[in-house]
Amino acid sequence: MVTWSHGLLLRLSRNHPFTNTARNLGSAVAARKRTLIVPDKDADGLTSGAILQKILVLLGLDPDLISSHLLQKGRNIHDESERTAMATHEPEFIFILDQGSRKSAPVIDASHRALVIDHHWALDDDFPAASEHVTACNSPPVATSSLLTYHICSALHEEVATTCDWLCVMGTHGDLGNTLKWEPPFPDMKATFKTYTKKALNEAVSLINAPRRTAAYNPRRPICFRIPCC
Ligand SMILES: [Mn+2]
Repeated sequence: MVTWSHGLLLRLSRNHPFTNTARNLGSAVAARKRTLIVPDKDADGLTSGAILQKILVLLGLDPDLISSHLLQKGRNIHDESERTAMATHEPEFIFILDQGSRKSAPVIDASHRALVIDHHWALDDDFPAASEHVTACNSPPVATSSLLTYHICSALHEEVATTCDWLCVMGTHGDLGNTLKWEPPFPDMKATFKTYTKKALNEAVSLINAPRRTAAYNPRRPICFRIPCC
């Protein structure tokens, strides 16, 4: 397990413990195999998924090899029906984002590599067997999953910082609130707010999270709008 800390992120490099995470992403690209992204359905989870999809494509993975899976209402990744649903994608690489976690069997029965990126409270072994995991839960102020994903992916390709900054802000505001001061140890997002405006970004967060509050509860609509692969 890699425990995220703001200080560690500042030293992110090829020799950093995140190397394993980077290697996992790089392996998914190099292997040219089916890759499954399983994000939580709120703004933090969905933007984490969008950032992760972006880095995979930037690194050269064919978008046709990337699919996403959204859990049914009230289910978690450990439910048998969800394990079956994930397995039908026949993924060799699985990225579990912002889902919370507990000790469990491997994500699916078939051979695969899984990476969990999360910030919900968890003990060292609260993760699926054979998965790698990055968590922010031990390092207050706790970073969101989208911020973690953004940091990890920014180190892998320069375009992430310029094309996914707004996703990082949306996901982080979704979890931490839109009054968050983007002061150290959080990254400087002044340019992002200047480009997109805080108002537009916060409205987008409300729209992304809105389906969760309806009786129909159909978050697939916004994610399909944002992530063409699903
Ligand atoms: Mn979150």
